[in-house]
Amino acid sequence: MARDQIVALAGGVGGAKLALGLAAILGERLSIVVNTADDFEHLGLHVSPDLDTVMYTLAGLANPETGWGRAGESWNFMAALSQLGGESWFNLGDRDLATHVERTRRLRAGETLAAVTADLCRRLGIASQVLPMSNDAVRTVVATAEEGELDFQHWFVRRRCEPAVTVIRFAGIEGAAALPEALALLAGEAVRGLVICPSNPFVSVAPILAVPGLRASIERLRVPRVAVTPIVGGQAIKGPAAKMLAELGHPVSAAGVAACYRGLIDGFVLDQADRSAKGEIEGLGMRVLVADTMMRTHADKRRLAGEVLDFVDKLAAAG
Ligand code: FO1
Repeated sequence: MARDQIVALAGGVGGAKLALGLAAILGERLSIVVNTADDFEHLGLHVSPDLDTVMYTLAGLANPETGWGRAGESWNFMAALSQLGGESWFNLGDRDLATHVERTRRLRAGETLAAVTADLCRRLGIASQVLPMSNDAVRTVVATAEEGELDFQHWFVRRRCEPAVTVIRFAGIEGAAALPEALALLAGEAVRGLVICPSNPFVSVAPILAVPGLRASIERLRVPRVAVTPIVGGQAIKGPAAKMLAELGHPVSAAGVAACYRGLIDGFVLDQADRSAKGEIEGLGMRVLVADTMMRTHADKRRLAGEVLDFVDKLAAAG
């Protein structure tokens, strides 16, 4: 069997951007394992923000301004809900709402999250496999100094990531089963390499790695595993990664992220602005590729994805 499958781990907007670049090159030779610990029940609906961000991005339907939700969105539902005094802190656009309504209906009818996701992706013309990290409910809970424990979306959206984070836990993780498809892929002979997308290491990648069996399967891989930095020049490209690094006592740098993946990855993709950190990261026992990691245009995403794949192949050739 040809070793032609790339497995990517992703969550959030940055992760989806690289996933799109990889998908443009690889098509069905790409499987993306997506964080579902940001999922929550809202207004009676099952909302899966990271799955939807990846799905809309790969389908060319994502809102280019926010990175989440759909392009060309209208907000009649939210306006009507607010007028009636309903909960309006989490913005569900009219088109996006259809996804949550249909997903919720099918989950209640007994389908798995993986089956619903696969079908929605097929209907939207996505060739790559989009795999939730688990079919079971795992929920990120953020412990904060000021306000105690907050459910992830309450901390992220409602409280705008403001309360300082002390601890993060993934409720339900012990009982969650990894997707059999993901475990079989990782245990088989088809995988060419693994790519950790430029996603938040604490709330996007850590939950995936914490699903029982997933981290161990990745550790057992005998093909290159690389991560792409979500931090450039000491700042997160998007989201609270830099704030979380600081509050959780890590260096606020690409090296701080690389250290989170020590022992798990063979290569780290560092932005050219941080090239001076190359030696420090190599000291963590990983090879380093310096690249332009900013993904503004579609061409940027494809170019970076191509460089990441070349890096994977170079590491494989070096043994
Ligand atoms: N993020 C926000 O900052 N504000 C919102 O109102 C919001 C709504 C929303 C609706 C659907 C969806 O799929 C994502 C949405 N997001 C929103 C983004 C989401 O909170 C984050 O992308 C992640 O959970 C963090 O990766």
